[in-house]
Amino acid sequence: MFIVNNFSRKKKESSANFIFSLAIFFLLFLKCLNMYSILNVGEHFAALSFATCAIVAIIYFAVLIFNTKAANIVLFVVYFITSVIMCVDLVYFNYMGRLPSFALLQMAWQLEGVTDSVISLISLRQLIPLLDFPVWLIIAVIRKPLISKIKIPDISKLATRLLSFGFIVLFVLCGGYFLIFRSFEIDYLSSELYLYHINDFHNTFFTTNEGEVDKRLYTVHTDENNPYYGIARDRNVFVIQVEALQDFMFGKEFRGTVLTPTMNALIENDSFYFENYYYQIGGGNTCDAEFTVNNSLFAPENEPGYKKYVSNDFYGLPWILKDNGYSGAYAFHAYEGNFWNREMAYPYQGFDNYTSLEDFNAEDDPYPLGISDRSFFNQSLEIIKGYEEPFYSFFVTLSTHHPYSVLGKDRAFEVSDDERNLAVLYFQAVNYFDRVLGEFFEKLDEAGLYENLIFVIYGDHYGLSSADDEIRGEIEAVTGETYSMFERFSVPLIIHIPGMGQAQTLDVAGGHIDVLPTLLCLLGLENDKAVMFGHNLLDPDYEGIVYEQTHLLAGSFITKDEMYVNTENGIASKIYYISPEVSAKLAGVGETQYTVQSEDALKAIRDCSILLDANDIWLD
Ligand code: GP9
Ligand code: MN
Repeated sequence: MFIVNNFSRKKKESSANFIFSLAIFFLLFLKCLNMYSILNVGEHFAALSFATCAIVAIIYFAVLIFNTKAANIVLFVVYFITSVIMCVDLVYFNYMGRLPSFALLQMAWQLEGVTDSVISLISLRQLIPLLDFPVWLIIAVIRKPLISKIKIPDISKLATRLLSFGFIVLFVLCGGYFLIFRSFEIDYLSSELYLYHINDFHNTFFTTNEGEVDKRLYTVHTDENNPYYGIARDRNVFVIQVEALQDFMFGKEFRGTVLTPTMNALIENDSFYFENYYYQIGGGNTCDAEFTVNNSLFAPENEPGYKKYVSNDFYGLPWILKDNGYSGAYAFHAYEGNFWNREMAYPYQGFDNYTSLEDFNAEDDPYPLGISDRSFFNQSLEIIKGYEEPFYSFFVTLSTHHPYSVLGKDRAFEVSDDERNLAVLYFQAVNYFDRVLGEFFEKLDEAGLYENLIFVIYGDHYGLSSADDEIRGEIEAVTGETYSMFERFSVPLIIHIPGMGQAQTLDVAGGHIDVLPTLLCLLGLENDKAVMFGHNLLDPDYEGIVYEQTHLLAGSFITKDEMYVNTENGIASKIYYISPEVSAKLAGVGETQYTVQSEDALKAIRDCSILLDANDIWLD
C-alpha cells in the first residue's frame, strides 16, 4: 500500500513538475512579448520572444537530462532573475530611452536625483515582469497540500521527459530559426535580452579599443578667409546648454501664447540659427552633451564621458580660450556637484571653478530639481560680475527637466486637469525658460556685459519621445503638425553675437560635435594641438552629416535630407526623409552611398574611442 501511494505521489509530482515548467515558459513568453513590444523592436518582438525563451529552454533542457528535480529549480531561478532584469531594463529604458549597461550601473545612484521623473514614468507595463511572484510565493507555501488535493493527470516520468523535450525543442527550433536563419535581417545582438547583456558585459570588462588612428582625419584648420573668421574675437563666451530644449518649439503658440518669444526674436537678430542641428550623446545624457560640445569628441557609447575618461588630458574650449588670453573658464549648474561626476571631471575639462547647488543660495526659489532657472541665472550673474574679462561661462540649466513641473507662479498659462498632459507641461516649461532667458539678457545689458558677448544656446537632448505613441499623439494634437524622428532628434543651436548686424538661418546638418570648430572660427582661434571630430558649420563648402550612437545604433547618421537608422549589420536599416518632397526625390537613390557613410560614422566613433582609451588626443 505504501509503495502504491508513494508511487502515485511521485507520478503526481512529476506531472506537477511538467505543468509547472509549461506554465513558466508560457509566462516567460508573455513577459517577453510585453518587453520587446516596449523596446521598439518593431515587428520583431515575437521573434525575439522566441529567441529568449529558446535560450532559457536550452539551459532547462541541459539540466533536465541529468536531473528532473533540479531542472525545475534551475528554471525557476533563471525565470526569476530574468524577470527582475526585465523590470530593471524596462524602468531604465522608460526614462533613458536605452537599455542600461554595466558601466552605467556603477553610477546607478544618479537616478536617485531624478527619482520623481523615473517614478512618474513607470506604468503597469514596466512592472508586469514581477506581478506573478506574489502568486508563486503563495503556491510555494501551499504546494504540498495543493498537489495532493487537486486532480493532476498522472503522467509517467518518461512521458514527462518526452513532453518537456518536445515542448522545449519547439522553442529551440523556433528561436534557433529566428536566430540563425533570420538573424541577417534582425539586429539580435543589440536587442535580445541575454545577448545584449552578455555583449555589454564583455565590452565593459574585456574590450579595449586599440589600433592605429590617422589623426590627420580629425584636425580642423580654422580658415582665415572665412567671412565670419574672428567676428567675435576676444568677446566673453557664454555657452548655455538648455535641458531638453527641442527645436520644434520655435514659432509655436499655445492658445494665443507665443511659447518662445525671446528665442524667436533672437534668431531674427544678430544670430546664426542652425535649423538642422541634432543632439549627440553617449551613455551619459546631459553630461555627454557637455562633453561633446566642449571637446568636439564623441562620448563613450555606454558610459558617461565624465566617468570613463574623467582624468584624461583634454584640450577643449576652456583650455583653448585660456591659452588665448581668457582669464578663466567657469561652469554653473544648480544641481548636486557630484551628479554625473561633474565635480571630479570639470577640472580636467579645464574649468577653474564650478558653482553647483551647494554654492548657490538654495533657499532662493527652490524648484523640484535644484533652484529655478530664474534664480540660477540671477545668482550666476552676480558671481560673473567679479570675473576679469574676457572669460568663458558655461551654464547648464535644469527647470525644463522631465517631468516639466513649472511652479504655478511661473506659468504664463494654465490648463485644466483634462488638458494636462506631458506635451502641454513641456510647453509650459520651455515657455518659462524662454522668458527667463529674456530677463537674463536684460540683466546682462544692465550690467554692461551684453554687447561684448557671444552666446551659444543649444538643447542637450530630446524632451518628448516620438517613439511613444501617446506622447506623439499629444504633441500632434496641440501643434497640428507631424512629430517625426527628425523633430525628436533636432535640438536648436543659436549663436548670437550682439551687434553682428545680420541674421542667418543655415540648413547645414550639424551636431554637438561641431560647436567647438564653429566657435573657433568666430573667435578667430586655431586648435593646432588636439584632434576635433567636428566641422566648422560656417564653412560654405561643408554640407554636414551627424553621426549618432545613442537612441540610434552607431552607424546611423543624419544629413539635411535623410536619417539613416543602422542595424547591427545594416541590412534591415531604415531611411527616413525629412519631408514628403525629399522622399519623392530621393527614395531608392544612393543605397551604396548610405553604406559608405554608415561605415565612416562607425569608424569616426571607433577612432575617437581608441584615442580616448589611450588618453592621446594630441597632434604631433
Ligand atoms: C542633473 C541633470 C540631469 O545634473 O544633468 O539631467 P539628465 O541627464 O537626467 O537629463
Ligand atoms: Mn538632460
